[in-house]
Amino acid sequence: MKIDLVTIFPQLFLPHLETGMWAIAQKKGIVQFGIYDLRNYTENQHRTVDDYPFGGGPGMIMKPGPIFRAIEALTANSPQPPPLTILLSPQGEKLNQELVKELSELPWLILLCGRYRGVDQRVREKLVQREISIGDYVLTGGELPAMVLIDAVIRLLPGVLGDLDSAKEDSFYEGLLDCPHYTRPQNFRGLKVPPVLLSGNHQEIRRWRRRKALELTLEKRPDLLPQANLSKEDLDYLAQIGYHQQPGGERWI
Ligand code: 9WO
Repeated sequence: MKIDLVTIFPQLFLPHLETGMWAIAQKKGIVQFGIYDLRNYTENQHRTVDDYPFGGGPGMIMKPGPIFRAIEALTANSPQPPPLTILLSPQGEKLNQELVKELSELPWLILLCGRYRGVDQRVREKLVQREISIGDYVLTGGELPAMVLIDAVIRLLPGVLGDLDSAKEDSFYEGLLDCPHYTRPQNFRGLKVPPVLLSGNHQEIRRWRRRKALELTLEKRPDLLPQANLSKEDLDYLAQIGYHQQPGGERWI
């Protein structure tokens, strides 16, 4: 997968590119990053990327010119299928694991990071295919959300997680919260590990983990349950602990 970033702060991405899973994925050739400094696509001596809003009001707007030139330059005579250009903004559709999965299956993403009060509307209309939000809060720019999106996407790329199964076992796989985890020591300051995990009985362990995931999800995020991938046994257990299927639950298995 190719991931191109268009930003006025390319240096923000560098530590991540050189660290951990991002660096490994790059080294293995699973992901190729391109970082494009928007100021290289300006046309005046001051390398201006922003200007006053027509109609007045607070804040500056990102000029369309540099953004159009940057994206045109990076898509010019490319043999690949066209990229999906994403604008990170609080106005976008909310990022969730389902959308992350969908994006992880594309060959080429362009992430456009706004600053100031946002981009000229014509950028949205002509260059951007999807506008994505990582949550309902305002930051100072789209770079941190772009990093969140990249981080979520690259861990799903085949070959990035050493243990092939770990993405399937993680929280949100099948739409439930993750079960509790323990490591050594067995007794930490008198706090003991649940005996079932030490039993060696893998069927019992699987069942305990599933039940804990169901309990946690019911307690903390019951809104996830109607969309979760649940078996008859899951439903029976949920019923025992006080959950009853909502109307419209035909999607349950
Ligand atoms: C700036 C500003 C200045 C004066 C008055 C009002 C103002 N609103 C903003 C503003 O919303 N700035 C945004 C900063 C413009 C787009 C890039 N920025 C951004 C992206 N902040 N938060 C995000 C973001 C992106 C994805 N998910 C969550 C938040």
